[in-house]
Amino acid sequence: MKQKDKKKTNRWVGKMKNVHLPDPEILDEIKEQAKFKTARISTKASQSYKEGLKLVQGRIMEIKSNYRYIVEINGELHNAKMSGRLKQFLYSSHKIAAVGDYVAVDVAIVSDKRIEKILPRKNALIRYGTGSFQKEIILAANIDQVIITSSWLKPRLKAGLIDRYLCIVALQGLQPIIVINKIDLLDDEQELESQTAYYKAMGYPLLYTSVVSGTGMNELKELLVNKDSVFTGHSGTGKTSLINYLEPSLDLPTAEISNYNEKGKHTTSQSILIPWSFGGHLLDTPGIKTITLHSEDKEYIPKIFPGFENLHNKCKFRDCSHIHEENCAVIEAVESGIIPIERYDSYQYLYESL
Ligand SMILES: Nc1nc2c(ncn2[C@@H]2O[C@H](COP(=O)(O)OP(=O)(O)O)[C@@H](O)[C@H]2O)c(=O)[nH]1
Ligand SMILES: [Mg+2]
Ligand SMILES: [Zn+2]
Repeated sequence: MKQKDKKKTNRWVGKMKNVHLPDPEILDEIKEQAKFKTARISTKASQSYKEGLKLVQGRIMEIKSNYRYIVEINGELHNAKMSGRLKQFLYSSHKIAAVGDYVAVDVAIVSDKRIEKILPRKNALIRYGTGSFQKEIILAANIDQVIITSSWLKPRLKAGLIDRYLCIVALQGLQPIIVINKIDLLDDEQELESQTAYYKAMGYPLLYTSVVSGTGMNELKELLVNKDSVFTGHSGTGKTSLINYLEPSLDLPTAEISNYNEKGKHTTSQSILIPWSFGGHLLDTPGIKTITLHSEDKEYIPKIFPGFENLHNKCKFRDCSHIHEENCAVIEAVESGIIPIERYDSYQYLYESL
């Protein structure tokens, strides 16, 4: 009896975990008939179900409301609706479209573009809901890289934070680029060198930038061209300033104004992909602030912490935490000076905080 109940609950948890319903109204629309309808429709899904389609590839830039999207087709933005057939098919398979998804759009009727198919995702930027289900919320799909933005001063660079962001980016399966901004405020070159040498040695792309002097801005731009990037990092490090420097027409509000906004209204609550004039896109997503490390991530940290990727499999124990175990390759690397003690301390701090 008890067993049976438990099974039932677990099944629901599994389902809930993968659903992101952008609007609860969707449920009202289709909840009763969804199962019946999709059973019928999914068998048709692979067939040619409609005559006269003219399919072109597009990409979702923004989600406007229930199944209404802004789609980029050949560099131009268009309004598009989800086709009725796909709506129900997706509801049943839990694959609701996300910003960044590549789609097949029917453009046969000029005034009414319809998304007929969502193409497979390369990856997805995910955060977890705070509720007891911790459901997965897809912030965006098919993003290439994360610009981990820190500043030399105001606020002062903390390498421990870079470690933390590098772990998050690795867990999400994305490429990191480390940016140390406000380099015009550099007061101690040796200190900068000692704080960043490790990341350079580990092969991470690392740039020093300043929107005041222009240092590093061309190099940053080169790394962004034809890629889809998202900026993350503590507030005040200059993310908005960097973006405005690269794309002045965006004119996003920086520090002072956005603080004011936080008091009353916040304009964007959804992810948006903004095309760069030089190719590629900027992902603007308020959700990135809430991507953090969870206790469930703890087991992965010993394997993905910056610089440990090629060491952890040389430890005696496969699940070595690199803290108290014997014959630990990480501890040996610290003792021989390959890994600076500051990075190891940072690792220990991060690991034990989870
Ligand atoms: N000195 C200096 N100040 C900067 C630089 N970049 C941004 N700032 C300043 O830092 C503050 C925070 O910048 P903002 O772009 O709003 O940071 P965000 O919170 O990361 O988006 C603003 O007052 C900017 O003028 C820089 O390269 N050098
Ligand atoms: Mg900002
Ligand atoms: Zn170890």
